[in-house]
Amino acid sequence: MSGHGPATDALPPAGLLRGERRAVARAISRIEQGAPDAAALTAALVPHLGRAHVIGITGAPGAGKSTLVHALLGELLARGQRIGVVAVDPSSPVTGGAVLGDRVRMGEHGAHPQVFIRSVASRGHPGGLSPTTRAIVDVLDAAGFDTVIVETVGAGQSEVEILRVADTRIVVCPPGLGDEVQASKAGILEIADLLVVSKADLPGAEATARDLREMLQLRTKPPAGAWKVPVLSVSAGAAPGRAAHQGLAALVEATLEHARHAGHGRRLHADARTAAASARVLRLAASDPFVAANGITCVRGGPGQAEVRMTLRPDHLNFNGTCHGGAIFTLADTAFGLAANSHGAVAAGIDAHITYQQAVGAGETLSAQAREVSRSRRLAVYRVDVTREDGRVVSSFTGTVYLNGEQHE
Ligand SMILES: Nc1nc2c(ncn2[C@@H]2O[C@H](COP(=O)(O)OP(=O)(O)OP(=O)(O)O)[C@@H](O)[C@H]2O)c(=O)[nH]1
Ligand SMILES: [Mg+2]
Repeated sequence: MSGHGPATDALPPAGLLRGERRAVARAISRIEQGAPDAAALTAALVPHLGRAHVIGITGAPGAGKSTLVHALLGELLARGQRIGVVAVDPSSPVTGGAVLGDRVRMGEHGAHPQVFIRSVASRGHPGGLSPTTRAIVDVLDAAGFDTVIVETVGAGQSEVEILRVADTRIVVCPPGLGDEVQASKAGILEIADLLVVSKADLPGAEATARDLREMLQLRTKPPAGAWKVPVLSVSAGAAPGRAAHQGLAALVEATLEHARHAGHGRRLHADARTAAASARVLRLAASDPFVAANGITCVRGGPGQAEVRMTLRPDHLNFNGTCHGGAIFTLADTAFGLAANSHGAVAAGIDAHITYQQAVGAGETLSAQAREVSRSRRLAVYRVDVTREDGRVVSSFTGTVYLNGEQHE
């Protein structure tokens, strides 16, 4: 240990870059434990990223994701690949319970020397990816794994997050979904590069595949040359006596074809997009005379996001001596406008609605946090929470913008 100076700490361990299991496991543990040098380690990985094909697999609980991962492992191993698997909150592992090690978890392939499996808890991020998931994917990428598979239970936020991490996003739909699930499929369609109907040996699988194909046809026609989302039916039942595997080779082909189409390292481009959006939000805020006149400052921006603050002055008060509703609206509307324009496309507000929950007085600092709720080609919807310093919500705002297709720069 004594030989490790600050200079060597900035380099990833050589064993990790050679793909040595112990080094990989140690790096992941340091990241998971939030060790003091974890941030330096992830930063040092950056020059070694972008080679692996990252596949994200999401879908409802019990949809058959882990079974599919196991089957994919078999197919990819047969092609001579080294594969890393990150299972976020695995609630129903294919083999064995949570007490068993990660390698045992994925059945026979889990123990294969070319396979590295890690389970992570999503740790207080309900339905979301563990904040360390991205860093673990980076470790596996830097360690030279050809494919990194991330399995996560689809529930709102995680689907959005998997969009940022994965190059190829596979949404698994088991057969026989009821009407209420139909509605949520619309969101699923937006993020899927491949739609997989799992458990194709069960009744109803064909109907589900037909449903999904119909829903895809209802979407706005993708532009020429855009990726066409295929619907694939797969039976991957791992248990002995189950119907033989079916549709797996076609799934692997479609996955590789998508990788050729979309490339690897999408999450790295997403980083660049995030940085550009953040800079744009700060720039737009700084060039807005109305924002300056009201003493509003922008503290943070990102794709579809903005946070602004305002310390209430005496001239923000109304005749009751509390903050004027118009001042709160101004603050919320500023966050709304910045978030809506963060992508670089000109967004014009066409509707806004606000509720007031609490009175506030001069001297208090209010914060407004805007986030994108939905976005299509022409319309986007934002939600803004206005809070006091203690975090209590003062006001809730929703707004819709029209996108005319023009760009800011
Ligand atoms: N008949 C049939 N059953 C399957 C198939 N694939 C998975 N199953 C069963 O479906 C159940 C759930 O499978 P998993 O692979 O654990 O599903 P999951 O989506 O990973 O589940 P969670 O991680 O808990 O969200 C298990 O009982 C599997 O045996 C299949 O192709 N056919
Ligand atoms: Mg699972």
